[in-house]
Amino acid sequence: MAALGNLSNDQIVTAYRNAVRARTLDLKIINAQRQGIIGFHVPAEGQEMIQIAIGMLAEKDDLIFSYYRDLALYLQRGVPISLIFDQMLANGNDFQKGRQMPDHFSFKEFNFSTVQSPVGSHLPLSVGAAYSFRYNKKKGIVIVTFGDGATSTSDFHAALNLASVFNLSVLFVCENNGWAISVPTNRQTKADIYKKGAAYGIPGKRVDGNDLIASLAGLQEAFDYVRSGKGPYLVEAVTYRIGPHSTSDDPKKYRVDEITDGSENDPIKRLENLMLKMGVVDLNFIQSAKAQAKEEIDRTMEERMSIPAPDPSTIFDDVYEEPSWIQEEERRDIDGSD
Ligand SMILES: Cc1ncc(C[n+]2csc(CCOP(=O)(O)OP(=O)(O)O)c2C)c(N)n1
Ligand SMILES: [Mg+2]
Repeated sequence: MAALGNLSNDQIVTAYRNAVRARTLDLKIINAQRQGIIGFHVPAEGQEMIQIAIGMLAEKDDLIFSYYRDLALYLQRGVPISLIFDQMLANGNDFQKGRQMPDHFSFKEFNFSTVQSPVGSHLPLSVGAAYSFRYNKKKGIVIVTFGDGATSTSDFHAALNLASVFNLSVLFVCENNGWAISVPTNRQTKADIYKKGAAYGIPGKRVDGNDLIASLAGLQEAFDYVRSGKGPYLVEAVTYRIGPHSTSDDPKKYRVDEITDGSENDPIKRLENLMLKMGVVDLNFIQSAKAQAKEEIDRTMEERMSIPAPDPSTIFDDVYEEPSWIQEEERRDIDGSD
């Protein structure tokens, strides 16, 4: 079997499997939302390849500030689908005790920071984390992902400026999917996104975020730069949001889809075609990878749905170190001990 570039067949097959798992999971969650089982979802459909590439190049010690649309990145970094469902279903096993909005994950054990809702607000936090890495002489770099819309926020500029002034090890990766909800990129910004770092002395590069090999090649240079201590780097990955912005959105109202699920320009289909052409896999493998992903996801969702909701008394946990008198009173109300 032939290898794709410097990748082993195992690496490429794992990457493909994770992209398919992410896509299948997205569709499963959307269906669950339509059935009233899950409250909300922001699909990563279409953006899998750049996310997989980040996951392949990131090391264990690297801290990742992901954004709300990074499902494939979690899977590539080894987050089990069970933990994703625990958060989405807000069950008793959820690390956040069912208090967060769906998709606002906190996979601390996989070195992810918590997803933030306000667009761009995690960028200055990532820079602060990189400062703490240096201060505490910690190994690793900080990676932060965000959308094109985030580059029009003041937090983006504050973050880039500070990261550059302090020469911090932050890799900024913009997943430019062409839209900020219903606003196309060209209505948000006139400048090329990858050039926006230049104003702060940060090098930038644009990559085809829908192509795994191109994403890996472009990112490798950026990772090497940041890892060698030269300072921050900005990558713009051009991709496309295949689905709606979220389950609360209907893109038919404002656009004609340029890439559709399963079409020849779908990034997953592109990787399939490449693997087939290079003889890495055959059609049987592709069919069975899809069937296996579906079986895994259906089974895991059913299993995690059987976990009961967090105990109501846990709402007082993690609020204050010492409970206040008002909390004690509320706890007695809930317990019915008054
Ligand atoms: C500060 C702020 N303004 C507005 C919103 C509402 N909002 C949520 S996502 C979003 C679009 C962001 O687009 P982009 O950064 O391109 O990321 P994408 O959703 O396309 O992946 C907006 C405007 C918000 N969450 N926070
Ligand atoms: Mg966008």
